[in-house]
Amino acid sequence: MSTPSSISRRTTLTKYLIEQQREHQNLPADLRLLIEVIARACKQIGYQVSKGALGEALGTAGSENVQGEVQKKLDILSNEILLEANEWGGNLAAMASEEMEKIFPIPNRYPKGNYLLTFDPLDGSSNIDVNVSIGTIFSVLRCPDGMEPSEQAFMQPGSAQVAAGYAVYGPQTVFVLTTGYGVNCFTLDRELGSWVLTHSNMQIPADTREYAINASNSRHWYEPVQKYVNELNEGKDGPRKDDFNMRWIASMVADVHRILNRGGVFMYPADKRTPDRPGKLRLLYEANPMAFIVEQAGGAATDGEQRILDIVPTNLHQRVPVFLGSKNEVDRVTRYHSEIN
Ligand code: P6P
Repeated sequence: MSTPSSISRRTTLTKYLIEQQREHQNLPADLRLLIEVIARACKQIGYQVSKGALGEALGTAGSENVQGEVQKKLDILSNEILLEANEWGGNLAAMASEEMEKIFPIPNRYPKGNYLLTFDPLDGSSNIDVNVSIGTIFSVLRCPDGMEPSEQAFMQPGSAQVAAGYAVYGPQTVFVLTTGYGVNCFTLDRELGSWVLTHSNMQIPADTREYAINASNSRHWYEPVQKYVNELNEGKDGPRKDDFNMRWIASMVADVHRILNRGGVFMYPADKRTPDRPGKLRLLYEANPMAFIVEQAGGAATDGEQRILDIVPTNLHQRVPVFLGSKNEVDRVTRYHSEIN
C-alpha cells in the first residue's frame, strides 16, 4: 500500500540532518544528534509557553539574572529544560546561558563531548504574559582541542560557529537552522510532534522598505543612527525617495524571522544612556547566532563598524550593537558610522 504522497514528500528534521550528513560530510553524527536534542527541547519549551495562564509558569520568578533583568518563571523553566536535555548526551563539554552567570560544565557523571552550546533559553520574555511571539536562540562552537571547558573556551569569534538556530513560539512553532550550508525552516506538526521542512534555503532580499528599531530611544541615538532613521522617516520627500515601514516586536527572534521571510533591517544600537555599555544584545547567544543565520541567508550583520562574526569576545555576557538584515541597508547604516565619527 503506497504512502499518501503528501506524507511521503515531507522532509522531517531528522531526515534533513541525515541527508546533510551524507551529502556534506560536514555534519558529524554527534553534531547531528546535538541539534536533534536541542530541537526536542524547543518542542518542550514551546509546549510550556503555549499553556499560558492554564499552566503554572506565567509571571515573574522574583529573581534577577546576571544581566540585572527580572526573570520570568518561564525563563528559568526554559533554561532548565535545555540543561537537562543536553547534559547527559555526551556531545557537549559545557554550556552557557543568558540566565546563568557562569558556564555550566558537563557534570562528571556524564561523558563529555567536543562542542560548546550557548543559548538564550527564552528571548523576548517581556512578551510572555501578553501572548506575543517569543523564542529560543542557540549557538554551537567546537571546544578547542586540549582546552578545559572554561569560560575562555567560549571566547571564539562567531565565524567559528558550526551551527546556530532559533525557535519561534508564535502562531506557528518554527525551528530555523544553519550548519553553514544555507538556512532552513521547520514547522512543528503538532499532531505528529515532528519538525517538518517548510522553507528551504531561505534568502534575505538585499533591499527593503522595512526597518525595526525601538523608536522610543531615538533621542539617545548617536548621529549615524539618527541620520539613517531620519532619512527613512522622510520617505518619498527625503533623500531615500521612497516611503518606509517600521516594525518592532521587542522579541529579536520574531523580528529576525520576519526579516528572514521578507527582508528588513533590524537595529539595536549603542546609545547615550549608557556610554560604557555597547547596546543591549548579547554577543555569544543573541548576536552571533543571528548573524550566522542572516549571513547564510545572503544578508549582513555588523556592530556598526565590523562584521559581528569577526568580533573576538572578551567575556561571556558581552553586549554589542546590532545592525542586521538586508545587505544594502546594513551596508548603508554601517557606512554612515564610518563617515560620521
Ligand atoms: P527593548 C528581549 O528582551 C531582547 O533581548 C530582544 O529580544 C529584543 O529585540 C530587545 O531585547 C527588545 O529591547 O529595549 O525594545 O525592550
